[in-house]
Amino acid sequence: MTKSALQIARAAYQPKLPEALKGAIQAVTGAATQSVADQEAIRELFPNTYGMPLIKFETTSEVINFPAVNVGVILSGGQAPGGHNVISGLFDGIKNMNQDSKLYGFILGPGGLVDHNYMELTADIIDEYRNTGGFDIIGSGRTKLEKEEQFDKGYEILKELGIKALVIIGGDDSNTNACVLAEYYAAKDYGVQVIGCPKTIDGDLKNEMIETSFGFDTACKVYSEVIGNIQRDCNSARKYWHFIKLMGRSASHIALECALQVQPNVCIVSEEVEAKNMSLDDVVTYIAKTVAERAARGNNFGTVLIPEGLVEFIPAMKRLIAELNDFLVNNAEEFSHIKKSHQRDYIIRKLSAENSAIYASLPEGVARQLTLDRDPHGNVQVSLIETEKLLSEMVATKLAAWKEEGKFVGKFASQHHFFGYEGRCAAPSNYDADYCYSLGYTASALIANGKTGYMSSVRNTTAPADQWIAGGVPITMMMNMERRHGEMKPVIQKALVKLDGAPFKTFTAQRERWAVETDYVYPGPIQYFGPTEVCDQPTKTLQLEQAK
Ligand code: FBP
Repeated sequence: MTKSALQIARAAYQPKLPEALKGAIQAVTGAATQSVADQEAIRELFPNTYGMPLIKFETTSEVINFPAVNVGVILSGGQAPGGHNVISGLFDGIKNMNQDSKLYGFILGPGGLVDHNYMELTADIIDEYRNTGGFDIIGSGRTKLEKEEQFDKGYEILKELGIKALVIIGGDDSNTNACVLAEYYAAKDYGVQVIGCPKTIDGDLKNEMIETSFGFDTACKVYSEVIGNIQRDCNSARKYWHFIKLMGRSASHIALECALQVQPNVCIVSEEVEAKNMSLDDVVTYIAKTVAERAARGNNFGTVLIPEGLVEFIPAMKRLIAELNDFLVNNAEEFSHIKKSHQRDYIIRKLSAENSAIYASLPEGVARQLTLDRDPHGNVQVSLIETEKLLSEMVATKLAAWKEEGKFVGKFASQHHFFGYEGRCAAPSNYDADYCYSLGYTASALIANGKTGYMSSVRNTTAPADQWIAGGVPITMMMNMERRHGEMKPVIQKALVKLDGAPFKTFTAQRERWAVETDYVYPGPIQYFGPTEVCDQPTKTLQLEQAK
């Protein structure tokens, strides 16, 4: 494998660990826990793993001899920078406990466990991947581990390989499933522990005990670098409005963090749009007003950040999509006979008055996308909607009307971008490299202490790494009951942007100024070597949330 100069230098980086994980480790048991809501229902569903105590690790002078253990690891869902470091931390942790311990990786996500597709991860392999981005060491996948047949099929291979603990590195859904699996294996007395690790660039797996999900830090820094570069171009040419969509399936944490880093002219936050019951036209009007105000000052350029999940947070669009989904499923046959050129009018005639009016207001391309691109369940694939183009087209139409009325005097030309895959596999920042390594190492300590149904937790991460607090949180503690596909299910609560939280408040306190003035910040690329204030800063979101 040919390596870049940075890759070679970076391979030698030794991730920092909390002081408590540096020598012999002992587990200190804290208070018993309960789920964040629906305690009775969750307790009933998880009789073996409900109510367990919080765990905190501390150093001890006692010499503890651990038996060798075989451990399995799975990478689940979308890639996030630092996954390889979770695995190397886990590897070093179990080897430190006992040199004869072994680590097996299941290939291409949870499907690897069910299909018995695995490889042993030896020291040589691990060394190739330390401090690198990506999940390519074993690959990832989105197979959901939720059926008992899958759990039993998985157990067959765990038993065959003598695996006593399984670490699942994933987002809220994967960790929910990890908890269900832990409960199932405990109920069956299979002697297999299951430990989760919080991963997702979306930043929406966090709570009182989990400060952040790994990968959010690096991904936001990569996006902020490129947005900063665009802003500098924008402020040089002074002729384009850049509409930039940012990944994040549902929550707007990524868009908000990037806004705090680069100070754009506009950043839309889906959670606010929903809370204020804004229509698509309200969002468009808000952007158009900013364009007009800047134009009045002679500035026909700017930047607009748009979260990927926006459309599903606009209540009226949500209602339109729901009616379209039902209508197209129930009238599939009739619709297939309508000529392409007549489909739009046909839909406009058939929908309820409110939804018909919204549908009619959408640009041609987006209207077509809403009726054509459907997932295997027949639902509109909202993530395929090019929201950045939808908004800029609608802003252009509005500005043209305002020009006629003399309300807009200026020029409007747009450029479009979508940043997502550019950041998901970037080489982890120092923060993510250290945080992930510590999460993996903590997982090994939870295994050594016989825990199951826990998520690896590393806190106090805005302080220097040696002061970080490592431990375990029962996954049931993060759960509540939610309706999914028509059924009430126990799930980990997804953390959306809090409108009364410090990051959002900091943003709203400044956004009006950022809108009219050109006060861009250019963060530049992630630095791996150099002064600590350049290399080791956590995200603004984390700093603001943790500031006491
Ligand atoms: P996870 O929640 O699995 O970490 O994935 C996050 C994410 O990167 C989202 O931001 C994005 O919407 C989605 O994955 C895209 O996934 P895919 O590339 O599989 O379509």
